[in-house]
Amino acid sequence: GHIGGVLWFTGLSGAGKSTLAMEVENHLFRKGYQVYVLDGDNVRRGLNANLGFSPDDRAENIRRVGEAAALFADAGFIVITSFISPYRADRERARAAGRGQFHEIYVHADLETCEKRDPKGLYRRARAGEIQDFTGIHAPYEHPVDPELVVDTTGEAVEACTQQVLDYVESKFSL
Ligand code: GGZ
Repeated sequence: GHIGGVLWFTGLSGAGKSTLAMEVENHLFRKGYQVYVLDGDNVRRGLNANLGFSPDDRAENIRRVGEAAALFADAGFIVITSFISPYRADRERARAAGRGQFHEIYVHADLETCEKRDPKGLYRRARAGEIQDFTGIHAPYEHPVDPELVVDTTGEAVEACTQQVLDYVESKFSL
């Protein structure tokens, strides 16, 4: 078998993290990798149901996800985590938890693009003052300084972005 690892996706809401995570999961699964996605849908509903979006709660969200991802990686899985994870210090803690099995992937699109996509109408609601502390509007996003991979989704098709991640995975993990 192969050695597990954490593909840590970080980026703004609407940058394409979830879409990319699902596509990459699908492709890797079909190639025979053991792969699992951790995202807001399966983590913030359960394990982290008690956490909101204050800086402290985001830090705790990311801390738990970092530890859980490291456990899956130890079990031989490729774990894809899909969280905004806006604070550098929180991501560095997740990297430390991953002990050499951590790959930071910056899923990048500029704010203007994310806001235009607005798949869930959250940016509009944040602008209208209906959501507080929304990342990119009134809460910060600290971009990665030295990520293992940057995928710019701004003018790129989903397939091309997916392929960039798959190429990276194949260069780092072998079955
Ligand atoms: C940012 C928020 C907020 C606030 C709700 N700020 O596009 P989405 O909907 O599906 O992804 C966003 C998700 C962010 O949760 P994370 O766990 O990834 O955040 S963090 O890593 O910072 O802990 C968005 C929705 O939750 N959402 N309120 N105020 N995103």
